[in-house]
Parts: sequence; structure tokens; C-alpha cells
Amino acid sequence: MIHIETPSIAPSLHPLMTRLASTILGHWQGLDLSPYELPEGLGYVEGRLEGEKLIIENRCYQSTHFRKMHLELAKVGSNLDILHCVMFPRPQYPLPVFGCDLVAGKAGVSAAIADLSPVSGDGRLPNLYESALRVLGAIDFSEPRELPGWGGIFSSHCLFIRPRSTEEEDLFLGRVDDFLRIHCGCAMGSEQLPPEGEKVYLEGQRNYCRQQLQNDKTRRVLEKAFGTEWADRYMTSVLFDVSV
Ligand code: 18B
Repeated sequence: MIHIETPSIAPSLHPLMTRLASTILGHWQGLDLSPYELPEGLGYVEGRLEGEKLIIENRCYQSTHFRKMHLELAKVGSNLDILHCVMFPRPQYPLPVFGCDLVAGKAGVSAAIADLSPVSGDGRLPNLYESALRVLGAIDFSEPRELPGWGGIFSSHCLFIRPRSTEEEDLFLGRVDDFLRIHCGCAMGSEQLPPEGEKVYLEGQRNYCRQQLQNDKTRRVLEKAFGTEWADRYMTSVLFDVSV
């Protein structure tokens, strides 16, 4: 059994990120993990962004049901903290993609995003997920944010907010915890698809990655610190790697 080590930069991030990282890794610790090797030299990276040091620390695993489970923590000087997480299922299983992004600046968390995104071709989540999510009910956050044009990949359960208080941070964290509990539970009971089905889910993951690669806000941060070529390689090989 693999014991996941707490990322070393976790304690220095915004408290919501420290807690969210611990929640995510706690759920992963309950799965049958094996290591997932990231491309050479990309596990821990240091660069410079506008004179500030940029540190990226990655944790990456696979399991029976997940092709790649990736948690990334990044810190740009004392200005910008980022938590990025994606769980890509193996396309043999009819499972959605869990994704989460948290961005915090000096003024606090500006963006908190989490979703279980369908990659089933018809835009629908499996019935088991729908019924479990329906029970949770909607949460009224005071500052919902509008998804960008490429955001059509997200489900109707997607959270995209700016939390305005520690109560709202707790609600967000609680809901991500719910998503992960549902996701890991449903995944463990999931049965393999026949080959035609697998093709559909693989294409769904390709589409998910193609859309995420259009996020210019992510690209800009990486380009400024590491240059255009490096940013492109990182985005297509580490963050969203189902080649298009
Ligand atoms: N992302 N995010 O992961 N992104 O990776 N992120 C931002 O307050 C990084 C994912 C998503 O409004 C912002 O506006 C960097 C996943 C959406 O146009 C910054 C990395 C999801 C938006 C970054 C990173 C996801 C967004 C602007 C690599 C969802 C809003 C913050 C470590 C599952 C886009 C702000 C928009 C925003 C940066 C979503 C700075 C560098 C998995 C929808």
C-alpha cells in the first residue's frame, strides 16, 4: 500500500487549499493506488514570475478505476496560490471526470471550481451519480461566477464561486468532500464497458482536455514563469494529457 505524503508546500498555502488538499488525498488514500510517473523533471518545478518564485508540487497516482489522479499545488511568491486536481477515469469504466481548481490571491480565494463532468458523449452523468447528487441539493453561494465559453464540458452540478466568508469556504469544502465520496464509491462498484463504449469515453476525455486547454488564465501564468513552449508541453503532458 502506498502512503501519500503531504505535499511540502501545503501548509504555506491559503487555509482552504491546505484543507482541500488534505480532503482529496484522504479520499485517494482509500483507493488501490499505484504510482503514476509524470514526465521527467515535471514532478517538482521552480520558476520565476515577475521576479517572484513559482513553485509547483505534484502528486500523481493511478488505481484500478482511475488512469490518472493528479493533485497540483502551486505558489507564486506570496501573491498567488493554486490548487489543481483532476481524476481521469480509465475509459473502460463509464465514469465522469472529477476536476477542481482553486485560485487565491492576497484578497483571498477568487475562484473555487469543482465538478463531476460527464464524458459519456450524451452530456449525462450515470444515474447513480445523478440520484446521489440530487439528495445533496443546491447550495446558495452569495457570489456565483460565470463559466467561460469553453465551460460546456461541466455538469449542472458544477460549482464556480468566489467564497465570501469562511462559512462559504466550509460549504465549498464540504461539497467537494461529497463529490469525492460519491465518486470513489460509484467508481468502486463500476463495471467495465465493451470496446465500443470505451471508445466513446476516451473521446469524451479528449474533448474534456481540448476544452480545458483553452483556459488562457492557466496558460498565461505558466507562460509568464516558464515560457510559451514549456507551458504548452506542461499543459498537454501533465495537466490535460489525452492527446488531441
Ligand atoms: N485558473 N489553474 O490549474 N481549471 O485546471 N479555472 C483560473 O479568479 C491555474 C483546471 C477553471 O473565468 C485562474 O479568475 C494554473 C481544472 C475555470 O475564464 C487562474 C493552474 C478546472 C476558471 C488559473 C491551474 C479549471 C479557472 C483565474 C496550473 C475545473 C475560470 C482566477 C497549476 C475542473 C476561467 C480568477 C475564466 C481560472 C490558474 C477551471 C489564475 C496556473 C481542473 C473554469
